[in-house]
Amino acid sequence: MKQSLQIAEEELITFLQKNRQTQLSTRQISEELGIHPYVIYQLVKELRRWGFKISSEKGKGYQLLEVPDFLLPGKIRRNLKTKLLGKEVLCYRTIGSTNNLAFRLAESGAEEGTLIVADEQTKGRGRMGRSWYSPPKLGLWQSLILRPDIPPFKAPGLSICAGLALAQAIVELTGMDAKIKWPNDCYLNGRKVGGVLLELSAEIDRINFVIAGIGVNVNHQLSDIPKNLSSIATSLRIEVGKEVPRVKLLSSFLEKFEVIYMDFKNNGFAPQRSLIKNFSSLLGTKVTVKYGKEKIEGIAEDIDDNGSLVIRVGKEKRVVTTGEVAAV
Ligand code: BT5
Repeated sequence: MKQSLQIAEEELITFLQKNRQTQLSTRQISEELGIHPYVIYQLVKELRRWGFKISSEKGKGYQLLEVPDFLLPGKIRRNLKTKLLGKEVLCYRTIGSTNNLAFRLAESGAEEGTLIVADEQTKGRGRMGRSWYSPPKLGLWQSLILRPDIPPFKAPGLSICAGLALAQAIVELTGMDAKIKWPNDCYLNGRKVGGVLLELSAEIDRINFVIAGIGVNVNHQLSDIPKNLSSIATSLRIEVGKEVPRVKLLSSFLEKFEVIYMDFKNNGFAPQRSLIKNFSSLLGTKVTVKYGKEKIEGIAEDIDDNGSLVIRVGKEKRVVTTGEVAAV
């Protein structure tokens, strides 16, 4: 959806919400908001598709009856206590990948802290060309534009920092024991509930920008999880047993990530290390790690001051900066 249409959509929802007690004719809405009647008709159709209940009596007009759990910039910003993250919010109903759009926007100069959220991704991406299942209305599919003044080799630590903020937000909202799995996953009861995809535009010694893409399965029921993911994936709703408001989860995540991110920018990864270790599911267990063409097996012993995973293989210690880790 074009930005101007998105603004029109948000204005229409706000206007309908303010006048919930009344039926509003297309003419009234058109005059008040300066939106063409045909566009109003199309927007109402689109909103109904997204779960809004809007009555329309012939000759009398539209009345808003029910609002779904819906992502809108105004709704997201209203109670957000951050200074940087989410300063600018763009919401899309359907998009290929929020990371792709964030990358393009960052290239054309979008400010640090800009947040892109979508209700559905048709080409959601995981790491290394893998796909990320992002059905409509059920999850939080979001990307943040970050411009940390750090050398590129320090950036990977941000991935697990975003995972930490997500785990903290889940604990705050649900009371459940969320865990992080190095380098980029968030787990609940042994299944993946969220993942982080960090992408970088950089020169040898300078970062232009980082895109932090975060996906969280929020309100999926068991039947919403495709067969190929059913043994590895879960959602907050499946684990908690009730729906979780996406906007609240998003605010909580942004507030926590902002604190961690500011500290990371100023003081590096080390201050986060002990918290991250507390939230880590792998430490002390036997794992295999695949990175590049190498595969090693050993005990996941530590996460060091750079955010790298330390594996003990016999008497040797191996330090891994990124890779695939699986419990043995
Ligand atoms: C990740 O990759 O875990 C990073 C996921 C990042 C998604 C966000 S959503 C917003 C932003 N825009 C994007 O396009 N992406 C980011 P990775 O560690 O490579 O895990 C991918 C693997 O997880 C897949 O190969 C599947 O096995 C599994 N998977 C796919 N979709 C899943 C889901 N919704 N929940 C749990 N597991 C999933």
